[in-house]
Amino acid sequence: MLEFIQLLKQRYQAVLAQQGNESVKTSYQQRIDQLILAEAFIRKGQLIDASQQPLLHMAVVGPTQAGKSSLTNVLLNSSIAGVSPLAGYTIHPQGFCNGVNVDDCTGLQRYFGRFQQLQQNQLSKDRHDCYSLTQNTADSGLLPHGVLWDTPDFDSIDSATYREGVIRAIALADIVILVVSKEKYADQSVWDITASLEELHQPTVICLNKLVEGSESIIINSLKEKWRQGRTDEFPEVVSLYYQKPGGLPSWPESRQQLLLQLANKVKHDKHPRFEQALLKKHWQTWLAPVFAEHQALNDWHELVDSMIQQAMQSYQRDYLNHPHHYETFQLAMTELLNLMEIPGLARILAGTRKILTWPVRQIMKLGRKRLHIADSSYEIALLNQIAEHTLIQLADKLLDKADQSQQGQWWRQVNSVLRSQRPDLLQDFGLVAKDYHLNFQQDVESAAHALYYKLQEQPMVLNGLRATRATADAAVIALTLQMGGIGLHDLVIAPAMLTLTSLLAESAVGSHMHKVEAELKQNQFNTVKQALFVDSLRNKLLQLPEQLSVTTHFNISPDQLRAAELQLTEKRHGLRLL
Ligand SMILES: Nc1nc2c(ncn2[C@@H]2O[C@H](COP(=O)(O)OP(=O)(O)OP(=O)(O)O)[C@@H](O)[C@H]2O)c(=O)[nH]1
Ligand SMILES: [Mg+2]
Repeated sequence: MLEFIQLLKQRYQAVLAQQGNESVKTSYQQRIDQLILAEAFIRKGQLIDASQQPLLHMAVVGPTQAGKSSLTNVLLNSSIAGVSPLAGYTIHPQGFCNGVNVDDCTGLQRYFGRFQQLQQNQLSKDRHDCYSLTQNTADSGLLPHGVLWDTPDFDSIDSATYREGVIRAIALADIVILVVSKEKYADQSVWDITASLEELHQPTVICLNKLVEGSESIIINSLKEKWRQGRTDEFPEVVSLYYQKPGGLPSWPESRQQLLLQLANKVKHDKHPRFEQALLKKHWQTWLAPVFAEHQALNDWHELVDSMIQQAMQSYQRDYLNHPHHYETFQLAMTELLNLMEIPGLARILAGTRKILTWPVRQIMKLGRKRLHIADSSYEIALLNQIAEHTLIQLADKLLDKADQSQQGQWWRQVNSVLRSQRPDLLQDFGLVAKDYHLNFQQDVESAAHALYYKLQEQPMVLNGLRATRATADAAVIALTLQMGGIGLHDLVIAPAMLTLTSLLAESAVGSHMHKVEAELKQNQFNTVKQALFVDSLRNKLLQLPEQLSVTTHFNISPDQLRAAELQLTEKRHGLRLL
């Protein structure tokens, strides 16, 4: 699941960079933040799993200049965190180990991923993807043992550049200490963040800083109101911190000394997998909306290709298989039959030709040229190539229609341009496959001839009658010329001698059998052409075209990838962790 969330986040980032529409940009940026949070939350789960006794992490979170670093110092009973009147002063997550050893904080580097752990004094404003971990040597009576994180703000002008660090530090936290000052408590950014953290189920305390004594009750009411607008869980404890003289520190009230120690008891690490799953489920539909839309387009594309292939097969049937003048395959079977009949006088020449004619097909391929001549001059092949070309032209037209009409216009436009660039290759491959089919199909043609010949042998009268006719002898010569590469097959189809032979056979005792053999050959031919040319070659290659869409403008997450991720999503507790 972690990999899938990361992939989705990367695709959002890539697509966002190319996006021109401002409102789409805003909503995509929001989803990227949610995905970073979810990714970090999954990593937090891994961190919990990797340790027998997970450390307690606490994060001081809030808008700039609210006094986060100052409060960090108060809680640590130290001056270890950097404080400044400059907005956006803290820009890295800075962890302070309280009552635990820095060396015991194993797994943190793994949690932070590409963020690098540095010494606090090595942190630089030029590099945001770092964090620090420092030992707090002072004794703190306010904090449970664990790591207290001072975090960057999320509302200053520059905060977008280091926002990921804030999110990572927040998702790591078991306890959230939200710091707002009396100037900042109403800011939308504060309540957006607060709302987005509900699914993390972290015990929370709100620290109201820089207060003037007596003013807090109005503010607390307002805080409650804001909390209820964004969250459904219980309104947390509020700690009022009064404004000290300039340069002073917030002072933690005596009556709340135990508050954070009590909050620590509410941390439920064992519930993390459930929370993780609920978080993913909550956002799943929204996060994947553009992926679903692409899959819908992909489905439409499949349907479109299928209907085009069906039309192509109809053309093939109409203009070839069922065309009285153009259907030549069965005539070819007839020429084979003539060879099998060993017409007197032609036996000697035919003996030589027979070598050419008998299977297996490998031999036919070996002798090459004469058979190739048949393929080259075949009306069928020319027609098939024409149909393929026509199919692609029609498909391009339909794609443009879709591009104009569909909400996924961009997707269709790009498929169209991929199709345009692939067209020559598609047609060339189709041509080769068609030629191959034609040569291979000679085997079936010869089978048909053999079937007829065996039937004729059961009818010596008919056989002898045929042998005796002048028409047959003429036809045999034509057939022979054809085999030697002298004339094209299409000439043969309408050659009077062949027509005579066909009608003689049709009227004879083997007539009905002949029709059956012809019908079977045709059916077999239809199926073979459909499968080898239009399905295995053309259709399958067309269906794969969307895979070549640019991943900078499209998510291009396959239905299979999505299915695998959704399977993990619906798995029972802990299932998520195992995968
Ligand atoms: N007098 C007084 N000043 C305070 C108090 N709390 C914070 N300040 C001042 O407010 C300014 C900002 O405090 P910080 O603790 O650095 O605030 P922050 O939230 O960490 O700010 P960023 O790191 O910029 O996000 C500093 O000049 C502090 O001295 C307080 O209780 N009393
Ligand atoms: Mg700070």
